Amino acid sequence: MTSKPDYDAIVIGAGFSGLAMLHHLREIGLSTLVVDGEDGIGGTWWINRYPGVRTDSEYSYYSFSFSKEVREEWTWTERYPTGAEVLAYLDFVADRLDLRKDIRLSTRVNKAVYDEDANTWTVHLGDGSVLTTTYLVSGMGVLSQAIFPAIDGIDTFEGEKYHSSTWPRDGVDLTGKRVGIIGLGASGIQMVPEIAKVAGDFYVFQRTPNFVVETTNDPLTEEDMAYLRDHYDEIYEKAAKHPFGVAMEPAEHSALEVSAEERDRIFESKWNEGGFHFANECFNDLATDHEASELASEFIRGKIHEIVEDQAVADLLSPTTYSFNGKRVPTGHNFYATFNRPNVHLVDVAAQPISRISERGVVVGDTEYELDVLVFATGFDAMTGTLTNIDIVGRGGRTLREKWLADGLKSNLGISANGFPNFFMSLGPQTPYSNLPVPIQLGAQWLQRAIAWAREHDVPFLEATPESETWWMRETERAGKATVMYSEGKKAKAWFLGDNLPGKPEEFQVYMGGGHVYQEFCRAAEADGYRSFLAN
Ligand code: N01
Repeated sequence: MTSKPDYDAIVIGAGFSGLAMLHHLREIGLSTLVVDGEDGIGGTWWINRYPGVRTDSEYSYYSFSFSKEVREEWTWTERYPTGAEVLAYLDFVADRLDLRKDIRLSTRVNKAVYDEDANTWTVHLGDGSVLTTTYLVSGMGVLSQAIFPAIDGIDTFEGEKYHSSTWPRDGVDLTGKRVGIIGLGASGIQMVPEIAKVAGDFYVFQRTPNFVVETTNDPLTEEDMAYLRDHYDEIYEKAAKHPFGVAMEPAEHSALEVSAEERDRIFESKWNEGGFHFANECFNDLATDHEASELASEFIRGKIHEIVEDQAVADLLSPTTYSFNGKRVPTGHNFYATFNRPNVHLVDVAAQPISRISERGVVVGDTEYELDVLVFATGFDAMTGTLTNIDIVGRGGRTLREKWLADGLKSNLGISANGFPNFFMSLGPQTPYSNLPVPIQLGAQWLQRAIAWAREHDVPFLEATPESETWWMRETERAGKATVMYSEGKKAKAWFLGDNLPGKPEEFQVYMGGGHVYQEFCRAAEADGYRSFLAN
C-alpha cells in the first residue's frame, strides 16, 4: 500500500504565478504548498529592485481579475506602477486571499524526482528536508535566472558590482560616483535615467541600440480607480483577447495601405499616447511585415534625432541592424533625453567591443573607463533557465534539461512535457509573448479545470503526448518565423530565440502567434477531453 503524499500540489515560486496557482488549486480542494527560495513573496518583483524599476504595462491590466475583494480594495497610484508598488500589490493579494499560511519562504528546491511506482513527486529542499506531492507546478518565472557576460577579467573589478536582478534591498548610494552600465534591454533602459540623475560621470556601454517607446507616468486619480473598478471585467476581457495581453484595440489597417501623411499622423498620435500604445495601436503589421516595421523604425529614429541634441549620439542610439519589433520593445521614461545630460557618456561597444574588465573599470580598445560602480543589466537565461538549473527528474531518471538538450525545446502548449507526468509549468517555454499577468491567470484557471477533470475521471496523471509536443514545436516555429523578430539577414539577436546566451540552442523560447490564439488552443485541448495530455 502506498502512503498518501504530503501534499496534493507543490508550487515552486511565490510570484504572480505561485499566488494564482495556490488560490485556484485551493479552490478545488487541493492541499497546496508554495515554496520559494527568497525571503519574501513577489518573485520577479521581489528580486528586481534596481533604480527605475516599474511595469512597462499600464496599471489597469497588470493585475489579476479573479478576486472581487482585491479589485475593490486595492488602489494603484501611478499609470506605470513602481516595483515597490507591484510588490505591495502582491503582498495585499497574499493577505486578502489568506495565501500566506500555505507559503514557505527561504526554501529553495534543489531537485524534484518523479516516483513511477507511487505516481508522486519527491521534492528535495535546500534545508535537506523532503516532501512528496501528487502534482508539481513550476511558477519559477521566465526571466529570473540572471546571466553575466563572458568578458575577460569580470571578476577582477575592485569596485562595487551589481546585476539588475540582484540589486541590494536597501538600495545603493550612487551619488557622485563614477558609474558604468553594460546592457540596454528593458532593465538597462529603465535604469539609465535614474542613475544619471545622481551619478557623477556615467558611462553607458551600448552594443545594440533599442527602439524605445517613450511615455509619461501620470499619477492616478480617484476617478481613474473608480473607472477601473467599474470596468474590470471588460478591461480584462480585452487584454485576454489581445495578441500581447494588453487592454487595447488591435489596429485594423496595414501601415502600407494609408498615405504617408495619414501614417505620420497616426504614428505621432500614438507616440504621444506613449509606450505600448505606439507598438500596438498604430497598424496591424508592425510586427509581421518588414516594410511596415521599417516605417515605424524610421519614425522612431526621427524622434531620437529630435530629442537627442548631439546628432552623433542620436545616430548611435538609432538601431539600424534590425527593425522595430525585432526585439522586445521597451518603454522609456526620458531615456533618450538623458543623453543630453553632461554627465552621461554613450560608449559604442558594437564597433569596438569591450576588451576586458580591469580592477579599475571597463577597457574598450586603448581606453580604460575608471569606475566606482559597474552595473550589469545583461539579462537572463530566459524561459528555460529556472527549469534547467535545478534537477527536475522525470520518467527513467531523465531531467528536463537532458530532454530539451537531446530532443529540442518540446512541450504541449508550454504546460506539460512528455516524460514528466503531473508536472506543470506556469509560463513554460513556448507560452505567449505577452503582458504576463493575463496568461498567468488564464493558465492557473486552465490547470484548475484540468486537474479537477482528471480527479473526477480517475485519470492518474496528465502528461503531454509526444505528438502534441511535435505539433506545438512546429506551430511555435511557424508563428515565430512569421514575425520581424526572425528573418534571414536582419535578425535581432535576443533572448526570445536563446541568442543572448552563448551555447544555448537557437530555438523559439516564446509563442509569437498571439495570446488570444494560444488561449484558443488551450480551450480546444480542454474541449477535446485533454487527449493531448493523456500520454500512456
Ligand atoms: O535583458 P536583455 P533585460 N557587451 O537580455 C547587453 C523583461 N523585463 O534584463 O543586445 C555589451 O533584454 C545586450 O546587448 P545585445 C523583458 O521581457 C521587463 O534588459 O546582446 N552588452 C542587451 O542590451 C525583457 O525583454 C521589464 O547587443 C552586452 C542587454 O545586455 C527581459 O526582461 C523590465 C553584453 C541584455 O538585455 C530581459 O530584459 C525589465 C556584452 N558582452 C525586464 N552582453 C518590465 O516590463 C549582454 N549585453 C518593466
